[in-house]
Amino acid sequence: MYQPAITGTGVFTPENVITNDELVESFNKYAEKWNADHADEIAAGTLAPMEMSSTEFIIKASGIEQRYVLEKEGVLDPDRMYPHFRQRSDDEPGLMTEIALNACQKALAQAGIDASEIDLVICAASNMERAYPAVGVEIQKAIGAGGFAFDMNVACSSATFGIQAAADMIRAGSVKKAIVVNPEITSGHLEWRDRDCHFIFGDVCTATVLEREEDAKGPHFRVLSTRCATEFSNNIRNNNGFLRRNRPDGMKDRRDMQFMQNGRKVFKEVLPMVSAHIASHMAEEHVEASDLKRLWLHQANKTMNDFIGKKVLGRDPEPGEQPNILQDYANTSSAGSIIAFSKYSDDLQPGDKGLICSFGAGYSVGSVLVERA
Ligand code: CO8
Repeated sequence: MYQPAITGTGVFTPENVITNDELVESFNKYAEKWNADHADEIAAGTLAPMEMSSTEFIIKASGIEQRYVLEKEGVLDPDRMYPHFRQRSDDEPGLMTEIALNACQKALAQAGIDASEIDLVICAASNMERAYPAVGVEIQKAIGAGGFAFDMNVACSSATFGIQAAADMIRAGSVKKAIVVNPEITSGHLEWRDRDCHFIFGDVCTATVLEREEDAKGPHFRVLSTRCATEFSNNIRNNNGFLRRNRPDGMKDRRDMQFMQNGRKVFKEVLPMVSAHIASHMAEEHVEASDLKRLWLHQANKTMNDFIGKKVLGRDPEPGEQPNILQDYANTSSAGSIIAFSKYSDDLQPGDKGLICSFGAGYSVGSVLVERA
């Protein structure tokens, strides 16, 4: 058995920012136009008018101030409301691979290793650009890795589930060095025309290098243990899929072909699930709240994170103990907790322990207990 360790992380952040004000302005133009186009039905009472969005609501309900996106014009165009991505030929890298390459190169540089030493690539994300060949295998080729690669999807928990899979393989000896990469192009499957969710997501890519601890070249995080759990729920769902064209109205632009959620129910059901999951993981590992120097939580909602932090630590977290990045990045699905870990972990001292935790659709929750070395 080998001791797995996280030796490098990398974050690719797109160049384009959409502020709440920009987002709300474009949504409200879209809603006004929709109401004008449906004025007769609205006047007849057969259709409800579309309600406006507001920056104040977004800040209060979520804590999100802005988000990064790969393409901004299409998202903000009231006549379109989704990004423009150019058609790529089969001979050039896909968009997921392009952003993965950037994040992987940063993570490999931090680990101080060459991509050719990697013998496992896991592309772990909420959506895959195509059915096959696996995006992970394309990323393996693009970065110049050896070994093997595969894709996995556990929505917002993809990164922690991927880290568990990689850490277990390193522990067992079937791989030596792994990279878990999370290209999250949430802008492609968010319904920007729905005020209940149009503010929630942003695009990003994160990558995490894991190796045998004995091979680490510098400061690193020992992976002490991991825990994953799932419980079926329809409260976060997207019905797009490979059987789509076979169904009677399969190719129609239906609302359920994009991200759908019952946010209130998610809030109520996922919070106790996550709090209990972390508590039992810590109890099994004999880790007390006072042993944890940092929590790197999934980045969906500030109130949610404040609640979990308080529940886990038994008190309000001190500034810096539970860093949030959601105000800048919004919810980036599986990448959120890894962005927080990547940006806010360098200052930990040898022996300091921390916990990475993600949660979301499935429902799913994954936690990774680490120790600075
Ligand atoms: N502007 C103004 N008012 C609004 C807006 C808006 N933009 N949106 C909603 N309102 C209104 C509502 O209509 C409602 O009005 P009324 O009271 O008249 O019915 C009122 O404001 C309150 O609405 P809510 O009850 O919905 O507001 P909440 O306080 O619950 O906040 C949140 C909404 C922010 C969505 C909150 O419920 C939340 O964060 N829930 C948790 C969600 C969560 O964590 N989900 C995880 C999803 S991520 C995941 O699993 C990955 C999926 C795969 C990735 C997909 C990528 C696209």
